[in-house]
Amino acid sequence: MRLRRAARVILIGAPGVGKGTQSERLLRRFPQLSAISSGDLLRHNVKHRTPLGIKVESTIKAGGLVPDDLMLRLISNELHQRGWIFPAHPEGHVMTLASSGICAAETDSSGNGGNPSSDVETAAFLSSPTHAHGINAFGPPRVNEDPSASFLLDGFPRTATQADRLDEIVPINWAVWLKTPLEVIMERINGRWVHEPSGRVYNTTFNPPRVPGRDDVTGEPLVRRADDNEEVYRKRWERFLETSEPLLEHYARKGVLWEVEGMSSDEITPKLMREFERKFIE
Ligand code: G5P
Ligand code: MG
Repeated sequence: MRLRRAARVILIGAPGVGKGTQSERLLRRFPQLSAISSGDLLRHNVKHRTPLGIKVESTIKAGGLVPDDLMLRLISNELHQRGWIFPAHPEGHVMTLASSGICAAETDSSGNGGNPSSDVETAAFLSSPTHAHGINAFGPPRVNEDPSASFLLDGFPRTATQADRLDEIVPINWAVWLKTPLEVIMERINGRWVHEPSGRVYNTTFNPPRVPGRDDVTGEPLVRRADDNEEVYRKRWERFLETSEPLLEHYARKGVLWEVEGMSSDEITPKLMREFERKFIE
């Protein structure tokens, strides 16, 4: 189904609520849509031992939040690299975290965690005080309004500060709040398995892989996430409770917040699809 206008969508919701699941389903139905999962991006960096990954590993494992500045740089760089926003000035310099170091969709065939020059670039990026907003030196970038530049952000922004700063880079036109009771979500976390290179998510009961322990598409092994245990999950939940209210208020004030509730992803999906179509297709 083709989009009539550019969709710039964010998914907000508690850990395990089904952001990744809904994101996969939307992408399957609307091929013009692409997605960035901030968690997948971070885990990719951790796996490949990039300077960023080394810096954030302990925070993620403990269920904490990565600092706003770092997240802003990571995401704005990704938006530029994918062509979803342009520099304001054609010669505007955009600080890059080389894609071999951060792009979740890419796998590192060399097996050595990316090329050395990208690591140097990444280190410079992390220590640069002058690009704290992740915006190029010539002012805010221009937004690409073509429907093919439609995107979905899963897990970013997660604080009001991140939302404020994202507004300076690109205006979000739909913020979806996914709601499912905590008791229901808790059960899911223990059964989650992921295919790390692609971010595909499985669950031993809800959507098991065709072959146990193997990704349906590539046949590669599935792994558990380092932060998927009950103790860390509770910390992640607490962080969500602390940060979500101001974040939701931010988008409610802008008139783009839409909430959808359900006991399962299957209950939420049809409502989400219907509203997405109403906003971006009809
Ligand atoms: P992430 O990676 O963004 P979370 O904690 O926000 O992590 P998570 O755990 O990835 O969110 P999800 O994507 O909302 O959850 O849920 P999912 O993966 O689709 O579903 C969870 C499981 O339930 C899966 O196994 C799925 O198959 C199953 N499932 C789905 N629907 C159903 C259902 O209806 N029934 C059943 N039975 N099962 C179902 O962030 C990770 C960390 O990165 C850092 C933080 O440290 C964070 O903790 N981080 C950031 N830090 C600062 N700012 C940011 N913006 C950050 N973004 C990430
Ligand atoms: Mg997820």
